[in-house]
Amino acid sequence: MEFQEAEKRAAELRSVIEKHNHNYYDLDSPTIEDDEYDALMRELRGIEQQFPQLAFPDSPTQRVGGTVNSSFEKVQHTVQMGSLQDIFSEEEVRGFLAGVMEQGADEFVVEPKIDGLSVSLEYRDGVFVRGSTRGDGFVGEDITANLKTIRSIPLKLSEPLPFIEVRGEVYMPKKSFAALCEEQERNGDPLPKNPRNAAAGSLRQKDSSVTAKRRLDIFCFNVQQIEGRELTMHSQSLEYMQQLGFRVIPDFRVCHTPDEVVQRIREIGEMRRELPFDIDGAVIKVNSFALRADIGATTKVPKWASAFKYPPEEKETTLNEIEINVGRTGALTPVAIFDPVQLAGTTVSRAILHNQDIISDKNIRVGDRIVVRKAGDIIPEVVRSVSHRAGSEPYFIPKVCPICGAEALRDEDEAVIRCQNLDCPAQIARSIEHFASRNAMNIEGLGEAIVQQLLDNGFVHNVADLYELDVQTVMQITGGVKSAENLINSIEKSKQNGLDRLVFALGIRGIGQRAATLLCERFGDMDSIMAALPLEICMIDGYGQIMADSVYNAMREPHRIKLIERLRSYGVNMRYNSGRLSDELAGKTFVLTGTLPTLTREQAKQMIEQRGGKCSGSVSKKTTYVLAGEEAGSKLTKAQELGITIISEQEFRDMIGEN
Ligand code: 0OX
Repeated sequence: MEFQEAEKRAAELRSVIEKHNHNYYDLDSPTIEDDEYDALMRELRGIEQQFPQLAFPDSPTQRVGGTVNSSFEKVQHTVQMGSLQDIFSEEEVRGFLAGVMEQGADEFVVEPKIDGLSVSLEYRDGVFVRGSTRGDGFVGEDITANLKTIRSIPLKLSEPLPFIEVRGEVYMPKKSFAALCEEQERNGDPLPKNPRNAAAGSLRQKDSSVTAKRRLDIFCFNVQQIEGRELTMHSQSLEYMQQLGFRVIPDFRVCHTPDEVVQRIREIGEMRRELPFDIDGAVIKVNSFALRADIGATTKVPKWASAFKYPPEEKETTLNEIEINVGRTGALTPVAIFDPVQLAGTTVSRAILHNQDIISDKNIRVGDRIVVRKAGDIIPEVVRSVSHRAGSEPYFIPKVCPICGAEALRDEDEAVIRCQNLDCPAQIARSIEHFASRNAMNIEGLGEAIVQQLLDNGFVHNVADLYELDVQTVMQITGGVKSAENLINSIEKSKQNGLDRLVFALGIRGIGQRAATLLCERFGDMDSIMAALPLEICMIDGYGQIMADSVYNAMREPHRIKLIERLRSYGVNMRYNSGRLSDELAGKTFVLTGTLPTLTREQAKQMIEQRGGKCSGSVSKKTTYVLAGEEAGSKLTKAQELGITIISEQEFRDMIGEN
């Protein structure tokens, strides 16, 4: 391609991709399938590789991550990033307002207070040049590469303003947090404590491709500095930021009286549980910049703003026991078992205590009265110990595995303690359960109880042994011929799975479903994956050094090599895509919604993919069919609006000639 042509095409691609980013991230309404989006990105990246002078810092390709930082540079904040004075009652709100009204304030802005991490974003001539953490308010750290992976942070503003620095809060949406918890659990990795913690960890990643996967987001709420434009009021600056392309704090309201402010704080409090992100309060700010300057600040906080903190829903209960769970990777996880309490709509009686540091810092002991709550409205957590039982002792996670008695050691760089015995029955049980699970080899009927009985009876010792089972043996556990036959059939059927399922099922640390698929797409068969070098694996979009090393090292472990060879000898599929039965659904994109009468979503997805079709999570103009069951929600409505053909499970079965 000639340079001129490349320049034109790159500009086109950038603009189309940014539009799709906006549709996806800001409007929550994608109009393109993931693979088409990936193709656009690939094309742009190709052009930029060929003509590096076209790889502008505001190109969407700069967002994908892959920058590995050994340490973060310090950033001196020109304008202090102060924190907020916390207040806890309506009386204190009225007190704060009376104080600032005495100095002339008559207009206030009330905003939700996002529970995340404050960052500064700097733009020169309209281009994002630097992003940093708040740090201590005076000096933060340069996390530009990581911030660029957040798609709602504009890389280029709608106006080439000489300079602007804005402040915003980076947070992890509840949905991303739930997905991260699910993935960590599946991968046998420790669960994050809460969305704020997870966001903080994600922003401090040395490898920005890890940040990219965490699906963080941002709300901007303050202009720290600006050149080339005069702003006089906070509400005006919020509107202007929006116009420039920033994602601005939602639900802010201009109020004129203390009653209005208090009312708005109550309203935000009421909508709190429904919001898709965590908020921990409401911020009240004087609107006029001139007055803000008059009112001034202390060394730590501005005197023209205050943060009202909502009380979290907390319950007191008794901690009866600390149970130690042993995961697939040998991680010992302490779990608090307490008298059941109602929290955010469900009964809870267990909470993960994460690690020794947390237990020691909170001085949690068996028998304590404890306070519990739900982090991010999802994960139960022990907030603090209220009192100890007489004669109780500090708790220490055992230095030996409670299941096999082998030594348990703290991992380097991690707070996790792991059982070091590869033959630990708990690790084996968890890894067989993972191998058989729905998203892995999908062996129906091989749940926790059956796995345990197979192990207890010595019928299996690892996942390869599953393929040597026969009906007579399984019958000794299930009792009936029929159920034994069903299980053997499911095991047999799993041999035909796509390689991506097998790679995920192997339980390589840090390699979830998506990473497994990417690996298969790149290498095509098991032998090539086993032979791949870290450098080659690292080239995969979405992979960083840590993941690449993890695959490489896993494929050099003698027990894993032996396992793979045994699986191969039983006829387990070792090629990607050979699970394909036909091409009859090629080019067709399905969206699944609601509960289908007989098929699980995973089964329907597999049936579609085995016939060359694709499944997508959201309805767009590109959707061919929406396969809908009972209680289908917004996807069905959207399909109706767009005139997309909606089919039932029966119609789907007719379509593929399977009944
Ligand atoms: C938030 C939030 C934090 C800027 C000027 C004084 C404090 N977490 O949502 N901080 C501020 O304001 C800063 N506003 C917010 N909405």
